Amino acid sequence: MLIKRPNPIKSSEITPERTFVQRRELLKTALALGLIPGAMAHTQTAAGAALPADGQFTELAPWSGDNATDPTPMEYVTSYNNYYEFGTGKGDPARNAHTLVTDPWSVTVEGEAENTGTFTLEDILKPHALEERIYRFRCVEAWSMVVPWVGFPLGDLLERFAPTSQAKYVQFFTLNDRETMPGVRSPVLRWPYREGLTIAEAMHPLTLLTVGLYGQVLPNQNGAPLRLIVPWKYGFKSIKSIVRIRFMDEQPQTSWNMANAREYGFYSNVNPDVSHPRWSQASERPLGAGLFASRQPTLLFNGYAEEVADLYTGLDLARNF
Ligand SMILES: Nc1nc2c(c(=O)[nH]1)N[C@H]1C(S)=C(S)[C@@H](COP(=O)(O)O)O[C@H]1N2
Ligand SMILES: [Mo]
Repeated sequence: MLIKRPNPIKSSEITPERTFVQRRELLKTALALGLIPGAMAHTQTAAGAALPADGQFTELAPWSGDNATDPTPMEYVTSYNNYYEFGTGKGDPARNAHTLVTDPWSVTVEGEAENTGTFTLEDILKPHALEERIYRFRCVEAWSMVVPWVGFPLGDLLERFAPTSQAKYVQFFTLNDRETMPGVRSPVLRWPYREGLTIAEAMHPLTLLTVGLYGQVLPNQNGAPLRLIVPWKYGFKSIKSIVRIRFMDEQPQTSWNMANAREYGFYSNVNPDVSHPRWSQASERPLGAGLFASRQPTLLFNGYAEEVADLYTGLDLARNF
């Protein structure tokens, strides 16, 4: 049974379906992505500049629980990451991911769809208008942040491939390149990193195919050039640097579930009532708030219950975690 919780966040501040469009920022992003001809020169300067070195993030201005609906300072979002292909330390991706080559980039589409094949990043992005959306983001490790992402609904892209009636799930794969990704030499996860959604989750308008943050091109450590953001699920569902999309009739394998099925289920919906076997999920530490700041209560479906609870009608969320 789904219990609807009061959401302490003013709906005007975190906006699921309502999108924030900040023209100037989006223009900057379009420029940086080279979507506007002749603007490629701006590409690499936008993102990744002046990141604090590992360990320095505690020196930045604290982010108090009272204004926790404001976006998390960008410096935290780009310097405290999980991207195991570049190391398992939170500072490793910002330090190491400069080796990732994001141009040229292509995405292969396969499985239960009419229009399969390999598409360039430009083919993928061209028909879509970019939007800015401020989403809460909750890692399974119980830290959280609020980020203005830039992208467009994944469903709008998936429809272009004309999935067949057999397409019940969608699986995604990250690049797996030993030359540029030092972390894939270690068997800490099954590579390539893979994730999956039901087709209904993938088509849900909140699911964002993301190319930027804070009006800038995604830094490599945040999953350039193309990643998912699935805001009602734990962060690991939001797969980075996508190179392959597969429509399937069976529930796809996911790297974290393969690594430890007891701890990481297929759904991984944010749920304060279902503990991780090794820690509670009832509260979270806003990134940037400092180690001793008060934690915040975690919300069912990360605060997006009104939008997504319907997807799980009749599903026992404790068993299907
Ligand atoms: N390919 C890939 N995608 C990934 C991960 C990863 O290790 N590899 N980590 C996941 C986890 S655990 C989290 S919390 C988010 C972190 O996203 P961020 O660094 O942009 O905050 O990315 C997710 N996507
Ligand atoms: Mo995570």
